[in-house]
Amino acid sequence: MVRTVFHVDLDAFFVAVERTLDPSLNGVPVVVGGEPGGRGVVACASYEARKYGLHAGMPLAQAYRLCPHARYIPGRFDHYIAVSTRFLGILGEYTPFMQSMGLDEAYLDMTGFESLYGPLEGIAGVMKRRVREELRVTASVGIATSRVVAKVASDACKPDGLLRVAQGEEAAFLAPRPIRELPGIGEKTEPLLKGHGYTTIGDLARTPPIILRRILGSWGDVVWRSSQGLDDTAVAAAGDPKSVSRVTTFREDTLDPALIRGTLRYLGERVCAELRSHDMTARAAVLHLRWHDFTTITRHRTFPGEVSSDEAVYRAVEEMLSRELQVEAQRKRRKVRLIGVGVEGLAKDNGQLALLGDAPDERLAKAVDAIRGKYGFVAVQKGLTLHLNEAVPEERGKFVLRTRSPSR
Ligand code: TTP
Ligand code: MG
Repeated sequence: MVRTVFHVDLDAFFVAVERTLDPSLNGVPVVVGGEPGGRGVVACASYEARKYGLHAGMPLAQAYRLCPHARYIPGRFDHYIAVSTRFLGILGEYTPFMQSMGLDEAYLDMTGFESLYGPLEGIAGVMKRRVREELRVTASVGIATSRVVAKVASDACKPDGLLRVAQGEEAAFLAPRPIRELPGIGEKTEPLLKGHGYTTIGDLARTPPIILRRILGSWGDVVWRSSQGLDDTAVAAAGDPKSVSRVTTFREDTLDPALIRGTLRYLGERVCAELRSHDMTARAAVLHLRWHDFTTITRHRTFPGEVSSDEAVYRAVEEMLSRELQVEAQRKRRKVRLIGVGVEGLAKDNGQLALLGDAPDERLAKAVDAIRGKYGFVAVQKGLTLHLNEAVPEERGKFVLRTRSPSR
């Protein structure tokens, strides 16, 4: 089904709020972030200040050199939060399918809402007008068939813009734009890709995905799909977690590979069961490891697609664990005090997993979840966690681990 996704983002948000509080800031360069020449960085530069090259993240001292006549303001976070709450409240009146991405931006899934509102540009205009009249700040709205294209569209029409990219026009819309405008290409990835000769999003779209995978690892597949305007990430609903993790401390610090891997497997299964209970998938797996001297490390691995199966998550964290244990074996041979498994980059499962070849795993996992729901978590066990039966006490159908971490 063709989706309609809005990306709504306020323009120069912190500055816009400051201007509602002090109209003398209108029309002049304004920087929110601290005293001029202070040690902080620019949080928000007004569009007038951006003409001088100022941008978020730039050290204030440098901003001051480039634009000494700007008004510098420390910022008042409580006001920004109050405006943000009202902003998200307005958007939420038009759809229950809303995912806020911070204080001043949100994705809305408006698929099929024409029957309620008529042409969707119209309702986007209503949202913009209400934000302007009730909050006295301006918003830009991108409308497209996916999140990634809606986001690029809202950025492209800033400030105070409204841009719809029609179905079928996505790749052509993206092609001439600089790679930096593609979500997922940030400060580190941009120079890396430029070094390989990529300048526009179209350059990426024309490349065989295997080449991007060589440069960016599994993230390359995501970037390649985005560059075509392909993105089936769903708009997650309020209440869905942003990440899920489980960690545990061993009763005694250990180097027993079967115990460590069995525990890792068990934690991963718990994490994935929770992920699936929200009908969500993950883009990345996380390994947490603490040695007996309390040194703690965290390792991330991005998947080529979206996964929710025990197997995929275990394979990723096990590989990361093996590498760490190998390195450690040649160094201090410290014992393991704590391990943990997490998943990040969560999105709503929209039944597209078959495309990634992960489907049988996912179906099996759902069947296992159903049995466990009835008979308890340990009613179904795989080889690796059987080892835990002797090592860890079981209580009410779950292994009792010494520490549990909440999700999020
Ligand atoms: P953005 O939406 O990224 O930026 P913006 O609203 O200032 O400008 P634009 O018109 O391009 O959307 O971020 C929203 C707010 O988040 C911004 O006003 C200040 C804050 N912020 C920081 O504190 N640090 C940062 O590095 C960035 C990017 C934003
Ligand atoms: Mg903004």
